[in-house]
Order: sequence, then C-alpha cells, then structure tokens
Amino acid sequence: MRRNEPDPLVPACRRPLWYRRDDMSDPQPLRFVVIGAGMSGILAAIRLEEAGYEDVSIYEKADRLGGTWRENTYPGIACDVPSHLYSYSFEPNPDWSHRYSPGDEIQAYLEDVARRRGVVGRIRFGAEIARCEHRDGRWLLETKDGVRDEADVVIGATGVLHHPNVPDLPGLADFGGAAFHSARWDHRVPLDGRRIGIIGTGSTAVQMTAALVHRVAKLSLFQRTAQWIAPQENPPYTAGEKATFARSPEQMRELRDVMSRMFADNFANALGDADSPQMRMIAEVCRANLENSVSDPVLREKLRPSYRAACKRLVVSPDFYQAIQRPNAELVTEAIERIERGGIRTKDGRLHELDVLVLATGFRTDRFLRPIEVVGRGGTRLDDVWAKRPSAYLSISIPDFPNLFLLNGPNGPVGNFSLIEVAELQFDYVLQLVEEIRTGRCRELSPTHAASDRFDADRVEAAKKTIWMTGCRSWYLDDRGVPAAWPWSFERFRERMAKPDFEAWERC
Ligand code: N01
Repeated sequence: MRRNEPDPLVPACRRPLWYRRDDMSDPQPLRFVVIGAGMSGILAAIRLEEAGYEDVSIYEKADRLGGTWRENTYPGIACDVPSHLYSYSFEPNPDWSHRYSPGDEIQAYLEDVARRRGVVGRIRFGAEIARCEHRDGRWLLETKDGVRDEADVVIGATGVLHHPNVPDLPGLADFGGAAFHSARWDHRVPLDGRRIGIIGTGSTAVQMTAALVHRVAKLSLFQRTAQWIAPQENPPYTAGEKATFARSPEQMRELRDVMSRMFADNFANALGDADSPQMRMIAEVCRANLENSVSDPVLREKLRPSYRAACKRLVVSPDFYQAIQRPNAELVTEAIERIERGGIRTKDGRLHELDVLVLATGFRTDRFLRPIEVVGRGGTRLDDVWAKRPSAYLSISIPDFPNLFLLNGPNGPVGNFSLIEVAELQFDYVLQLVEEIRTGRCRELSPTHAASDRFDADRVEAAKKTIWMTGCRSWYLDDRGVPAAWPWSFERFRERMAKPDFEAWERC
C-alpha cells in the first residue's frame, strides 16, 4: 500500500453516533476554527459571518493580527502589488498613500478592517495551535498551552512566507554586533551612521538597501546571485485622487478590476509560457534598466544575472541601482567564508567590518501548516503525507483530512498574483463546500486521492513550460526543482474556483 492511500481497514468516513439523524435536511450549526489572523484568516472570519456562520474562532499565536505585515517591519518595506489590488474587494480603501503603499499602511488597513468588521473579538491572541486531530467526524484542537477546542471545519490560514530561512553560516553566533533576520527586525538597534551588512538580494534586500543607504556610514550587500530588476515608479496619490476615491467606491472597484486585468495580462499569465512575448518584453525592460542605470561597467557586470528575467520572483525597484552606486555602498560578490566577531570574512580573506548584520535570506516556503501536528482520518499524519513536499488539491485541501481547508496553501498562485484576490476566490470555493455540510448533504468533504494525484501530475507537466524552470535557483522550486506554484493563467484559476467539481470530492 502506498503511504498516501487510505488504509482499507479504516472506513473512509466515520460518522459518529451523535450525528445519526433521520432528517438530514435540517441546517446544522457548524463550528469553525480559523488558524492564523493574517490577511487570509481575517478574510475567512468576515466571509463566514457574512454567510451566516456565527460560531467562529480565530487562533493567533502572536499578540497582534496582520501576519506578514505584522512580522515584516524592515526599513523600506512595501508591497509590489498595487495597493488598490492588494485590498479586500469588499473593503476598498480611498486613503492608500501610493500606488504601492508601505507595509505599515497595509498593517493599519488590516487592523482597521478587522476592528470594523468585528473580527478582533473572535481572535484568541497568544494562542498557538500545536495539534489538530480529526476524530469521530470532528477536529479536536489543542494549543501549545494545552487549551482544547473542537470544530466541524478548520480553515488553515497560516501563510506562505512565514518561517524565516536562517542560513547555516559558520560563526553566525560569534558576531559581535546586532544580527537578525529581515522578518525579525530589531528596532532598538541604532542604524544611523553605522556599518550595516545585508546578506541576500531578493525583494527584501533590494527594498532595504534603497531605504538604508542614505542613513548608514557603510552598506555592504552580500550577493550570492544577481537579480534582474524591473524599474517601477511609485507615485503618491494626490489629495484630489483620494477625495475622488472616497466619494466613489465604484471608481475604486473599477480601478481594482483594471489593475487585476493588467497585472494578469502583462505579467502573471505570461509566466506560464517562458517563450511568450510578455516574457521577452520583461527581459528587455530589465536589461535596459541595468544598462541605463549602472554606469560603472565592472559593477554592471557584477549585477548582471546569468539566467532569464522572472525565473526567480521578479524584483521591482525604482531606486536600487542608484542606491548601490552610492559611494558608501558596496556590492560584495565574493562568497562568504564565515562570520566573525567583527564582521563577515569572504573567501578572498577580506574582513568586511560590520556593526549590524541583516539576514535578508528569505523564508522556508514548504512549511504551511507545519509545525502543527495534524492528524487526519484513520490516523493519517500530515507530516508523513508531506514528508517529501507539501501538496493540496487545488491548493485547498488534502485527501484524508476532511473539512480542513487551506487558504494560500501549497502549489497555489503564490508570487504571481495578488494573494488577497487569490484568498478571496479560494474562500468562495470553500464556502460552497461548506454549504454542502451546512445543508446536511454530507458531513465530511475531502478530495479523492485520484483527483489529487491527477491535479499534481497536470501541474507538474504544465510547470515545464514556465519561466521558473528555465534554469535558476528560487524559492518557487521544490526538492525536485519543480515550481511549487500555479503554472496556469489567472483565468483558469478563477474558473476552477468558481464552482467545486464535486466528482473530485469524497462526500460522506
Ligand atoms: O527572500 P528571497 P526575500 N548565503 O528568497 C540569499 C516576497 N516579498 O525575503 O538567490 C548567501 O527572494 C538568496 O540567494 P540566492 C516576494 O514574494 C515581496 O527577499 O538563493 N545568500 C537570495 O538572494 C519575495 O520573492 C516584497 O543565491 C543567501 C536571498 O537570500 C519573497 O517575499 C518584498 C543564503 C533570499 O531571497 C521573498 O523575498 C519582500 C546564504 N546561505 C518580499 N541563503 C514586495 O512586495 C539565502 N541567500 C516588494
């Protein structure tokens, strides 16, 4: 028997005695637990309440909501999805300061929406779910502190870019100054006039470099791999534009729709076809940006990637190239030998003296619900099912884990679409599944193994054509080098999310 196949000795759906009812048509009051109070968890709570579900609790391990936007507070943080698109469709915000607004505005927006929509009262802060077990048709949950709860339906909204990737660099613990990961910024550490080292050249490091170089005495950027950088202007919205938005939410919705279409047509949809004209255009824009922005030919060659643009998650910046050319900035391309008390020693023997060291080294992107111990039907353990790599049918649900639905789960449209839009579409789908349970048409829902395997095989096949497989290292790639992301168009995602394909779901 393959590990993921159901144990034939365990009935597929166990219906507990208390559930046996003659009249299956009576609506059932369902209890929901949402894990995580970030953008997706807040969305789930709002949409559940709108749908008439009253028994909803959110468990949040931190003492504040906001997820990514609570945790990432590094200087220069902003979202590279336009703000009117990176907003809930039902909560347009006329006050966005810029086309791409800074992180603290997004955090304030989420807090404001959660407060006004009555979500905050549902959140149990400082409560980290450690275990979820599906037993006798219900989910039994337990926090790290031993608090127990039960639910009919669990929504996993634990995020994608959440667990910091802290590299195993020799001597890291010996560093004499302040050292922290970009998602654990220590705001007590003074930066002005000091020597700062940044390891990494992803979106985070690029934003941080541009924000810090004016403040510090010296900025050393340690580059393992060069990045293609697309120029991106970020104009502020004028008072007049904001007033127009406030008067006319309809106009904001139209803007959102236009942005969504443009984002999909000009960029996101084209990622699935490495040979598309849009990919060629993006390559040309990035190349011209490098040629026109960097005057020193030696530095320009150091900054020139050896792979195709958008193979890694495309980095956008209006000012990184200017920042790295400032006299107090240095791009270090020599590999890191070790960290020492006084700074970073590179393989050429040079010591780069530092007061502050920032690890802009990304995230462990294969975690999702983990480290929560999740035990599904018949004792199936998620750790075993995901031992090689995480997977989920349509990125939403896993065979043998009934009534557990993920938002922004494995292999979804991460990185190439607005994750708010993605989560909204996913939740529409989940609500239709839940409706089956509410109306008593079934008690448990999980995808069949066959549907899940087919989805995975199709996804892996389609991934071969994507730009992500054209020869680079990136956080999109799984242990086999296959992009763990939705390889098709956004339209296709929309279509798949519009209505559940019930033949792919085991209902009992
Ligand atoms: O992380 P990354 P990120 N020694 O994984 C390097 C979103 N985001 O935090 O390329 C030396 O992209 C690694 O090197 P290499 C967005 O989706 C969005 O920057 O693997 N270097 C790489 O340069 C983004 O893609 C926004 O060779 C090491 C860097 O660290 C995602 O978050 C802003 C190393 C990691 O880059 C992650 O971005 C910020 C080692 N041992 C983030 N280990 C916007 O909306 C790793 N690296 C704009």
